[in-house]
Amino acid sequence: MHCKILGIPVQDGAGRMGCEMGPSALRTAGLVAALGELGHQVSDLGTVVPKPQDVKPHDNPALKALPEIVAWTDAISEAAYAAGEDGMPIFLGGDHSMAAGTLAGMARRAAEADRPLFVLWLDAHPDFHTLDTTASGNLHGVPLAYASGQAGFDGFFPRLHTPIDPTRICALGLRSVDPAEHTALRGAGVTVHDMRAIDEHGIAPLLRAFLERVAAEGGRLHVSLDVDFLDPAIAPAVGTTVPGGATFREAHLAMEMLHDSGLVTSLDLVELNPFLDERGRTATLLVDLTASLLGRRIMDRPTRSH
Ligand code: 5AB
Ligand code: MN
Ligand code: MN
Ligand code: MN
Repeated sequence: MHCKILGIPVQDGAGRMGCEMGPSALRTAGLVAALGELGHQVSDLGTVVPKPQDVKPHDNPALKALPEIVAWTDAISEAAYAAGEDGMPIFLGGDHSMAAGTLAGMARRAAEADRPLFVLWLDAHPDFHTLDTTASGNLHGVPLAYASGQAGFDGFFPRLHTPIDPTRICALGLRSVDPAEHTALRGAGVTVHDMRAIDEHGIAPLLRAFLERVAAEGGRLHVSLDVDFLDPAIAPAVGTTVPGGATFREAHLAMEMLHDSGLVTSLDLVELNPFLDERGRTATLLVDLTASLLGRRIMDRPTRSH
């Protein structure tokens, strides 16, 4: 596998500063070496730079940093599209607003290859607000709604080449959903497995069912991993901690199953705020999870399991 690392130090979409240090912390925690040790070719493509542009004012007074995030989204979409030509792009965030661009770029790539793009959203939150429904105004809460073509972004965010079909999105690990997001997720037909579903069924059968669908439809799969998917006890370096997240083994099992599926074509590592970390442990955990997704294992296993 040719892994292409791209740093996206956006932090204006989050409520507090610090995510701009995320790409540096992931590099410092040894991401490139960890992937190299697994036998992958690794290229570090450097850092995305936002493309400032005129953005008209929006009438939601809560919105924060709209022109900045639009500038980032435009640049990230282009960079993701370019990186997605071959190999496996790994996007180092940066707050989750960056997924507006990574999803848009990867969806355009998949469409050109005549393949449907599926999305596995690993997060405590669905990030399914529109510019009109967000109450916090923090734009890391909107990328999934934007990329799946929900109304209200036209004339503000860059026009989407290919909106993602919301029925091809699976959100796993949710435990903080705002009322407007709940309504919109149901209306759009997103598959949602909240923490209760993980508690009741276990993460493996839920993920396996989704992977079987992706495989059956010949899809590509983008994985978006928000640090707050993980329990704050193992991953403290995030501004939006929510108790009751995925455990160390649940997260690793998900990554190991994703590897075995052979379906993953791109990855976001987002919301890492190194200012809030404890001696690099969250950054190190993210590197270890990425290594599991790319083939690190405890023991050999008999081929694919999905
Ligand atoms: B994250 C909240 N729904 O809109 C909002 O961390 C939280 O990228 C958004 O998942 C969390 O501000 C965004 C309350
Ligand atoms: Mn453009
Ligand atoms: Mn998120
Ligand atoms: Mn989140």
